[in-house]
Amino acid sequence: MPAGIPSADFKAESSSMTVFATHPYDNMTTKHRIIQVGSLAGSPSANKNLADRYDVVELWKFPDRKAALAEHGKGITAVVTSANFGANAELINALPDLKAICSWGVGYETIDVEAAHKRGVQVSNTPDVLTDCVADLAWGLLIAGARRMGQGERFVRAGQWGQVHGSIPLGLRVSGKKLGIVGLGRIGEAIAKRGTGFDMEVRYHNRRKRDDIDYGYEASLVDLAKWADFLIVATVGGPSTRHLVNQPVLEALGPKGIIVNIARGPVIDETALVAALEAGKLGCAALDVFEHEPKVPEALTKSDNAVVLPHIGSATLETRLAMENLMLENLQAYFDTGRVITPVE
Ligand code: 8YV
Repeated sequence: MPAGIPSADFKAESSSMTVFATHPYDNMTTKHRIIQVGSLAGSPSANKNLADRYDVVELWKFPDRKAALAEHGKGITAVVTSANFGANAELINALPDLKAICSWGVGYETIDVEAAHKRGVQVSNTPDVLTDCVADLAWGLLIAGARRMGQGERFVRAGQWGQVHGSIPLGLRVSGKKLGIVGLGRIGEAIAKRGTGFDMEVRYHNRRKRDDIDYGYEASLVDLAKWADFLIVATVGGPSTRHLVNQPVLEALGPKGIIVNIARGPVIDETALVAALEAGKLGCAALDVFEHEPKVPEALTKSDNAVVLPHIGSATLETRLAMENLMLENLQAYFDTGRVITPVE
C-alpha cells in the first residue's frame, strides 16, 4: 500500500470524522492512520491533537504489543513516540510500510536510529525548543545544591525555624566559581552562557574540541573535574556516554564539588555517586535524571547533600507546547511532503 493511504476499514471509521473550522488541516478529507507508542500525558494537548488529526492506534493500550503490531501494523507509515517509550528494532521491523518516526523530545537514545535508517525510515526529534528551559533548570539545581535550598525548605516546612537551635549548615558561594560542562552541545552551550552572568570561568569536556567556541577545553574528564568547583552534565545519553562520570571523576570533583545532571541518568555511575556522597568524597549531587527512572536510590532521597527532581528539565507549559507543536509539524510535514522538518541524522 502506498505511503499515507488509509486501509479499507479505516475509511469506514473516518466517515464520522470531525472537521475543525479553524484547523490548519481543514482540507483533510481522510485521516492518516498512525501508531502512537505511549501516552504523551506530559504535553498540554499532544494526545488530543493527535487523536483529532489522525486515526491513532494507541499501542500502550494493547495488552499484547506484538499481536497489536501484527494486527494493525500493515499500512502504517508513521509512528509517534518519545525518549521514554522509544522505538526499538523489533517495533521498526514489525511495521513493513513504516517511513517516519516522530519523537516528542530531544533525546533519542531509546530509538534505534540505525535500524530505522537501514530501512530508509526517517527519525525526527524536537531540538532547540527545550534548550533554554533545560539550561535554566540546570542552574536551578546548581544553586539549590550549593545554597542548600531543599534542605532549608524542609527545615521551614517542618516548623523547625525558631524551634531548634541554629539553622541549616552553611552552603557554598556560586558566583565567581569554576564551571565544568560535560558535553558542550546546544544545551551545554546555553548553560555555559548563563555561567558568564555569574562571573564564572567555564571549561568543557567533549569527545572533540570545538573550534567555534572560546571556552577552555579539557581532553580528560578527570582533569576537568579536578579543576572545576561544579560539574554540569549535558551530554547525549546512550551507550557512548554510559558511566562516563565514574568514581575517579566524582572523587576528582571532591568533597566541596557539586555534580549536576540534566542529561540522562546512566551518564553517571549512580552506585559510585552514592558511595562518593556517603564517604564525603563528593559535596553534593543535584539531579533531574536517574539511572533507573522513576526509581531513585533511598541514599539520595534521604541525603541533605542531594537535590532530586522528577525529570522535569523541559516541563514548562511553554516548552512542552513547543515540543508538541514541533512533533506535530514533523508528522504533518512527512504526510504533506514526504520529509520531516528536524531529522535525526
Ligand atoms: C522529556 C527529555 O521529558 O527531550 C528529552 O529528551 O528528556 C524531556 O524533554 C522526555 O522526552 C520525555 O520522554
